[in-house]
Amino acid sequence: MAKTSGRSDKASTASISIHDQKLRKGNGGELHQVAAGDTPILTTAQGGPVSDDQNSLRIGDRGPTVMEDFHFREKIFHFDHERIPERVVHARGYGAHGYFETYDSLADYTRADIFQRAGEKTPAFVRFSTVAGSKGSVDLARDVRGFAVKLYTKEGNWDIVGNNIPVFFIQDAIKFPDIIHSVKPEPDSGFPQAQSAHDNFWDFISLTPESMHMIMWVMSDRAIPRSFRFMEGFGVHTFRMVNAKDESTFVKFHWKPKLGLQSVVWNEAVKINGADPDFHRRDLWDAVKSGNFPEWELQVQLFDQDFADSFDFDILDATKLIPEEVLRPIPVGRLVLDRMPDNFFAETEQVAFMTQNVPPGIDFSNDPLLQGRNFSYLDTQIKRLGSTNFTHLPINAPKCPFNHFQQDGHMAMRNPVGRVNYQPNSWGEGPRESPERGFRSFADVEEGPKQRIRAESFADHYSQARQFFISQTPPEQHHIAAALTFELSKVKTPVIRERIVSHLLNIDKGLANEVGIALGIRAMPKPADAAVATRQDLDAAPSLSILAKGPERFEGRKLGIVVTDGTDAAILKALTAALVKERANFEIIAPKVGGAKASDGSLIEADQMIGGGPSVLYDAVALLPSENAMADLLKDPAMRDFVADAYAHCKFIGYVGPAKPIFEKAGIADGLDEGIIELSGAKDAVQFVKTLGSLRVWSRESKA
Ligand code: HDE
Repeated sequence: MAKTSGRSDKASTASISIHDQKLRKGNGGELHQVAAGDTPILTTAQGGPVSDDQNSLRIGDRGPTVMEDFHFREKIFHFDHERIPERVVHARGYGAHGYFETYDSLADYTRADIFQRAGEKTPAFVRFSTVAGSKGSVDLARDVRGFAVKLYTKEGNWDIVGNNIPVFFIQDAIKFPDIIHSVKPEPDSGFPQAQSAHDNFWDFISLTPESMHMIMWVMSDRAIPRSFRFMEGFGVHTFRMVNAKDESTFVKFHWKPKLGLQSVVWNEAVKINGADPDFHRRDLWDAVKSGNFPEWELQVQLFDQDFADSFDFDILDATKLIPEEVLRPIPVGRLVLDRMPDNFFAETEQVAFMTQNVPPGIDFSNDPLLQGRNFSYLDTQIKRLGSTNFTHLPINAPKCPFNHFQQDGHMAMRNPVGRVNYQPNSWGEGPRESPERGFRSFADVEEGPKQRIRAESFADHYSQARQFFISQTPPEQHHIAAALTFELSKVKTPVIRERIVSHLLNIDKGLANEVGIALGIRAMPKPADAAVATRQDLDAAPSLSILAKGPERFEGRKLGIVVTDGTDAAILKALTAALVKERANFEIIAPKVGGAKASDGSLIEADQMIGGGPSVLYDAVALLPSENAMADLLKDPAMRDFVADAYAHCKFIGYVGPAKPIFEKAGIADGLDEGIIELSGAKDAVQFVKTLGSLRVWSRESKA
């Protein structure tokens, strides 16, 4: 036994004597030290076997720890250095591995190898993120979501570092530090965390009219997605595809979720953040681990210079999009996520995305935001990962052969042998460039004075903001007004609130009035001065709405089922079978996590107890208590909130007869509507699951 002092805990695992050790051949052929049986012996990082990991080395029973304790020093030293700087933006993220599958050859447009052959599969890693919050912040912040895709192509890594919103706040990368400083916690107080609802952010926005289109998106339901699986992704900028004849076609990239789009409501988001701050990452983990692999289709909007010249807006302006109604996106492949990382740090944290990673056949446009990003992403990796050799990390290394003469540096792990480390050389060795296969930039002709200027063609900041707003369904429009009201209610400086309303007047008078009245602004301000006097009245584009293109199915969603002792086993069985058939999920919520006994005597295993499984964690709920259990249920405040919240968040509620008194308790007995559905027997379950495809009962929102 290891020696213990009278005041320390007894060591239990330090009893392996050095004499028990034997040496064993590991998988890699190297020698591993093993203790008795097959348990490997704990070693230091230098490989030295450790005798006692419970007690530091000290003089006597209660004396000082000695400097000589190299095991203690190494262990604490390494622990002290475990953290690397978090990303300056997009710090909180979650990733998964998968593959991209090409539908058909796109050789007419691009010579990129990934698009040459139908059915070609390319390994991929995707990281989703929020932007403003720190690494440890909550998943359901109102924020843009990052949607960064690394494709390990046969011609090197191609990173499409996109977002779930197709436009951005600013037009020129030089403004990026300002917008980000403004949204991050204020520098004197250090709060608020992961929130845009504060003076600095809205002050900057109120002084930056080019943000108005993006603000409409960020105040919409897009900024509180139900999960990563139900989000679109966008490359945002105009890129180029370049074919073998060096002809260029402009391209915009869109990822379309197979399960359709879905968001939560704000009151729900706030509660999810408390109930499960990891709601989005848990959802991705559960989906991939259970074999329900999330999938997106890659669609491209392809256009030529003539289209660009005739389009209402500048295709280099990242605050504008090309509506799908104007230019139809073409499906070109699909992305499937089928494997979670083995090690979060090694993969998700250390993955380094860079907009400048493009293969031959993909090229940049002159979008000033993209041009700036092409500097920033390399620069930031050095700071974050600490060495120019971050490409040596397995997650960042290309999966195709690579040969270059870059060498040495901190933590160099690929160290070529031999004499040749330059070219040309006389030794007839080493890689050489290939004019045919190598990356050739599109030979665009550029001329003009060197100047700091914003092109006139970037000047219309309101037309597309309005187009987005009028393209939303009434509930979505209401959510935008409510979000603006909430955010601005947290702004303490009245003039900032008024300035935002003055911008809203240039977008939609009804919206401006609704927000102005809700904020209690007594005299409406004048509309903000606009760089271009006339806003274009663009047609509504339903593709910009989430609800207008609802999936009408419950696949991939989750039902929360409340059971008690005595729950009708037949109804439960029919319900869960119908859900499985729909490829939907469910969780069982019981008064005790140990489960409940069904009417037929079988044990119903529980996933949550009522207090731990609030209804905000589910897309819809079913209440299947027995008569006998009702007295206790009615006394439980968590049960009351479960039902009241499900109702307020416009969710479908299925129930069996004995559950009825809960509606009284939750204060909704007078508001029962078509979304509150009685399950009288097993046969109702199938119909109920079909109905769940509508996802929410929006008509209830004004009442709730
Ligand atoms: Fe980023 N952005 N960004 N960004 N961005 C970073 O790079 C930057 C922008 C996006 O999961 C940083 O590795 C500038 C637009 C995603 O690892 C940094 C500008 C879009 C991620 C950086 C922008 C994005 C980042 C921080 C203004 C959507 C997370 C950590 C020109 C198209 C990637 C890092 C991941 C990350 C700079 C604007 C998406 C500092 C200068 C527009 C998804 O390099």
